[in-house]
Amino acid sequence: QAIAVLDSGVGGLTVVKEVMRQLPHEKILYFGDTARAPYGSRSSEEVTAFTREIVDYLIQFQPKMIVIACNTATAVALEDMRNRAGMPVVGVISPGARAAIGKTRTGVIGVIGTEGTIKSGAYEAALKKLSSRVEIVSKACPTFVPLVEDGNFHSSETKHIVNEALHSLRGFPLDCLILGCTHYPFLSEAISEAIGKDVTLINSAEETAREIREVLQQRNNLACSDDLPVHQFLCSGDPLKFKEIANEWLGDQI
Ligand code: DGN
Repeated sequence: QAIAVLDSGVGGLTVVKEVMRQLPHEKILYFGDTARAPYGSRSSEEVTAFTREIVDYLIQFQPKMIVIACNTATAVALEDMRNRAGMPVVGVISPGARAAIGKTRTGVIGVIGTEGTIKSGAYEAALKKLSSRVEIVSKACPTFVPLVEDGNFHSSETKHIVNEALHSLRGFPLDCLILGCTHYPFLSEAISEAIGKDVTLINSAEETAREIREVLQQRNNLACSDDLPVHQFLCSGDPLKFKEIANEWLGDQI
């Protein structure tokens, strides 16, 4: 039985990479909705409808759990999917918030994400639930996901776009910046240069993989150590483009 992971496109691969590192015996079944990415500027009804479709599709493969490796879908559809799936469903926002609270010293935390995620206020809610003393500065960065889906991670155009988008955050005394979109770790280098090397970038993948382990442990459903997993990657758009990005990110594992 696999862990099913879904995203609007290649972003969820940042979570997959960490799951493969922490849980190397688990089989991954990935679905990237590359034909319909980006989700960020779509209405919450549309994102919920797409997420339902994908969850219903993945359930046919009888996975052991589902990971919504997309902040936009987690923000608007996590509870809905938990009621729907009949199996554990993990999102990426609470893990990201936990990681940031564990890291911040000044208590001033930046959050960047898609328009949908930022508008939902889901990070503010998750952070405030963990600590009432944090100050949060958030910013939607709708130009980032198309760069990642194009495989354009390091060009001077990318650096310029990232710099422009993060300019307004520079005036705040942040010590952590939550990458509140699973696509953004692909742009870590440009983001770090733009925001300043003294700001710690928080990627929710590590903490999400830890939560996945906990869920499986509780259910006594971790893969055996002699299992050799054969992963499966599916996407709704151009498979060659997807494979190129996935191979680069995961190091030729697919
Ligand atoms: N990876 C998705 C997220 O974490 O929000 C990106 C959503 C999108 O498609 N813009």
